Amino acid sequence: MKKYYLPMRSLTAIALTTTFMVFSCKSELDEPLSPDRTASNARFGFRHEFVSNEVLVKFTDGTDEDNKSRAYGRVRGQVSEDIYTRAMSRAGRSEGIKVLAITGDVAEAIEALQAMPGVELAEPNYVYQHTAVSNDTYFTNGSLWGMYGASTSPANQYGSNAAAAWAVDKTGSASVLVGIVDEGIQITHPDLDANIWVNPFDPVNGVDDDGNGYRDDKNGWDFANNDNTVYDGGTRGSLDDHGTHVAGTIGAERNGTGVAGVNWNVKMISAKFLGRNGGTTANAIKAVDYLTDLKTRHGINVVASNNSWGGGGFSQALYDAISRANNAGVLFVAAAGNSGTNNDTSPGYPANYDLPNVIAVAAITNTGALASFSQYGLTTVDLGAPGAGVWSSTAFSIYSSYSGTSMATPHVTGAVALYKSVNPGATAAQIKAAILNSAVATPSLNGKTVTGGRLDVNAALSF
Ligand SMILES: [Ca+2]
Ligand SMILES: [Ca+2]
Ligand SMILES: [Ca+2]
Ligand SMILES: [Ca+2]
Repeated sequence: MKKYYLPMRSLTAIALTTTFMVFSCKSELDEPLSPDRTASNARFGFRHEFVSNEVLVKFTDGTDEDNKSRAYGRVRGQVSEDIYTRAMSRAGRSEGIKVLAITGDVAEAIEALQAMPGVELAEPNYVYQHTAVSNDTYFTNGSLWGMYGASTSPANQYGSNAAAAWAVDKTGSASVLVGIVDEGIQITHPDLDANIWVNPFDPVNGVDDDGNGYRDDKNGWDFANNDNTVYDGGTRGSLDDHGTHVAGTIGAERNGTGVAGVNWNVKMISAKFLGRNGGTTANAIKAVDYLTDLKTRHGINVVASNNSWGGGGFSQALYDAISRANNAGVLFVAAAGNSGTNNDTSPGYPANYDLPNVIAVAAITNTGALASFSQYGLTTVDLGAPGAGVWSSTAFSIYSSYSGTSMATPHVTGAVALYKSVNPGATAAQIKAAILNSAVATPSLNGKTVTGGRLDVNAALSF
């Protein structure tokens, strides 16, 4: 199984990542696919893992049913799911994304579909991965270097300098919302529970009160299992550690215990689409659109999504979803990937989607080096942030140290949220510009990132 740009990979756990499988995108089934149901097909240029018996197809708006039937018949495909999100509707599209169950070769089916009248796109249902493994099993008590700055105490000039912002009472706001597109979050974690979004528009009563298509989406939605429990826990170390870790870096509480996030106050929405065995394009689209729709439907202050995941190739359908987020003013902060390669020449998605709202993040170490695993790109990766030996909250109310661009990314997402708390009128473009323009020149990132620099949360706030 190829794992281009694993969202969070422990330096010592690379070999373990091959144990992951995938969930079906057919959310009504939720049965895990065995590894032999995923594939890659170099012959057609599909270097990435995808679901071997499915393709995604979208028809041009107005395509008649006869042409659709002919397209299905051409590949002996059956529609197993029709994804038509509120965000698509709001964007004026009448056709959604159909998941076609097929029996033949995916690449051949895509080629055949692309030649059929009315087909706007046909592409693989890619599988994205996380690798939720800590590089140590012990706890530590003061090594949160990613939050330090050159003149904070303790100090580390290569940290994000969030502590300097805290020192002048810039600690975030409960009126700023961030979406976490990832695994689930342990919403009861004692370092997170106060900063988990509770949906005021859909109380738990068995009814979809706000009509967004998700009944009782109290803290977000679990797109991997199609239910409202964003935390599934499982046995210790098996589920939701990665999402819980990301959440802690963005918004763990200042409460005298554990860790602190870039924001001591914020509200985090779980858009869970990574299950035990990864996630699919189909579910990633639903997760991204869910956040976009929440913002537009209710006018709530969703400023960014954190995307510490990757692995698929270019997907027009996912690109379109991120574009809808862009149109709604939601930044899309994405991990550059953990394969150590150059994204300019070997694209990593979703970080490489060329949209104004995307911020792609590389990982640096506590000595200012580009982390050995971090992907980079002079034109495609924006900046570096702390991503090696990062302590944060994990499931079962504990703390763990992880390494990866997955860990760097929430430092930047945290900066976005903190900026919005200080500058409530700022647009997405202004926030992105402030973070990029305030990046601190860093030799290891020179020629490797757009800014040539690393995140400085405190400097960004005054841009
Ligand atoms: Ca709802
Ligand atoms: Ca309800
Ligand atoms: Ca669940
Ligand atoms: Ca804490």
